[in-house]
Amino acid sequence: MHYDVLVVGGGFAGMYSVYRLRNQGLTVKCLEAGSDVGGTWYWNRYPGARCDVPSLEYSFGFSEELQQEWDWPEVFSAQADILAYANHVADRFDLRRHIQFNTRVTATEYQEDGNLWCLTTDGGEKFTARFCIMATGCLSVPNKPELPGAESFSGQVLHTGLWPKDTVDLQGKRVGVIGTGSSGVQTIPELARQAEHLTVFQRTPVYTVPANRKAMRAAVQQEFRENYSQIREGQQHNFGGTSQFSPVKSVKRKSPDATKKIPANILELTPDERNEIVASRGLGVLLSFRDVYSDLEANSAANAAYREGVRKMIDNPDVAEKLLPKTYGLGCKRQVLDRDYYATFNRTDVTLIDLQHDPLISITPTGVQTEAGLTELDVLVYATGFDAMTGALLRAGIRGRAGLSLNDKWRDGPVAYMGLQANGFPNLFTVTGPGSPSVLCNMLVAIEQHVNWIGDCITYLDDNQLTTIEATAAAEVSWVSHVNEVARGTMFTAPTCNSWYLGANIEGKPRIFMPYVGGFPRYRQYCEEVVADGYKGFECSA
Ligand code: N01
Repeated sequence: MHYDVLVVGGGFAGMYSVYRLRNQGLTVKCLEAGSDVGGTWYWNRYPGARCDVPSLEYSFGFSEELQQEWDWPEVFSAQADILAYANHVADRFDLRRHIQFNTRVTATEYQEDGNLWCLTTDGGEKFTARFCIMATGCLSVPNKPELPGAESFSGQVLHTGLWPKDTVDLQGKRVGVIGTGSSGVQTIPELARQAEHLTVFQRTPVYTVPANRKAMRAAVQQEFRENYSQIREGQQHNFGGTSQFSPVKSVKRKSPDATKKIPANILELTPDERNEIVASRGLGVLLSFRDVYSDLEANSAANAAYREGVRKMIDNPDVAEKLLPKTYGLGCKRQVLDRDYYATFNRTDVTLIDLQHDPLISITPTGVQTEAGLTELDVLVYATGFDAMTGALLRAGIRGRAGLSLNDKWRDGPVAYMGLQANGFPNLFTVTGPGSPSVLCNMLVAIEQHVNWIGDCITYLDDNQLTTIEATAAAEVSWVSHVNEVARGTMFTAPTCNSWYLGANIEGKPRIFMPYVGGFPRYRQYCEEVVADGYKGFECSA
């Protein structure tokens, strides 16, 4: 079956690609492994899953009608509400008829002769197109570490990133969870509420601050609706792609204490003052000091105040000590937001096992064996993250000119031009690929910008009777060195920091900082300049 464009992935990036390219008059087919739309929000159905970007900003801006009609029940949405939104978008714009579900792409091969991308699926079908868009997501390949004896476990095994659609009944069950990143932190309080007993296996303690748990007020939503053009414009000029729009008509007046000014820098405060401010305002206040992310002394002052704050929240001092991050600083990993995380460890039906001091020996048929003993379990939950940024691309069997494999090209880390294309792979685009702001930006804003850029690029080619576009080797090398240059010296790349941004969570993965940390506006400007310069850094041919 032949189309103008093939899109791999039916999450928000794939859905908007279908919408945008179809509206350009192109024939489009999207192939999606899941049974429905939603991507991340389709797969991550674990209890407690929710977004860390405000709902009114984490939404599409391409349709005025859409943003006027959709109601968000909470300020920060739960997974079910975002998935409902994805379904609404699919229905409203009649996208499903272009998407083939339950279809995983196993090979993505360029046929030089006809200038075609040929995709093979797990069902043995073949699709061809002139253009291929990989809308495969940044956090879409679950990481399940190979633990000794894992296959022998006789109870139920779950992964937060592949949570079943059917309700999982944990009542009366002894549940274990491995991992305390964003997914673990979100699900642990919920699992504790449902299970008879929860055991948390923690390898590295996390910095987490309380999430905003407010219900959406109709007046706030209305004020957003009235100001959406300004908000969408604001997103384009904000480092992380959120407008920072504050409703003025509908805001509640804050208490005088909450509005009391705090200094810009943490180093302006004495250690006692830091602890007092954390005690009165909560751990989240530490994120508001400017110097915490740019000055190691300030960072270590914030880390100390954080630890002091946590000690006060945990009843058992031994448990508190285990929960304190000590080996890396705030800001090195993606900030985690929680609801009742620390309070959960004060429950009598929750046990924390610190794998640093009580290492995991093996999984057994009945539970998890650590040095100190066996924890018997009925259910084992892996909250062990993802093979981020490159994982899905490297599993799609991508081969370009002369059979060049993307896996070979990226053996020492991803090399791509602006996270949009790689040399050797003409007419193949990646949405929010490595080297673009992607996960450091509001994803929906990053997705729309990329898809619009790709759509405009195809129009440019067609208008100029050009058939291929391909990033040059020189342009991608210079872009990668710019990406590294911008990341150098930030908390993200500190030697003590081991995050998925660096691929450090996957054994054997090259340690490279993958997203672009120069900010969305700067990145967007580069993209615009490239176009204004006649697609500088790309080679187009007729
Ligand atoms: O994954 P992670 P995640 N033995 O990689 C542990 C987004 N997200 O799914 O740190 C024992 O952060 C690992 O330990 P360590 C968000 O961008 C967003 O939680 O490697 N433990 C760590 O504790 C986020 O950053 C939301 O020592 C092992 C955990 O597993 C990203 O997804 C919600 C282990 C993995 O943490 C990833 O978050 C959820 C082993 N062999 C996710 N291997 C929102 O709020 C790994 N671990 C929007």
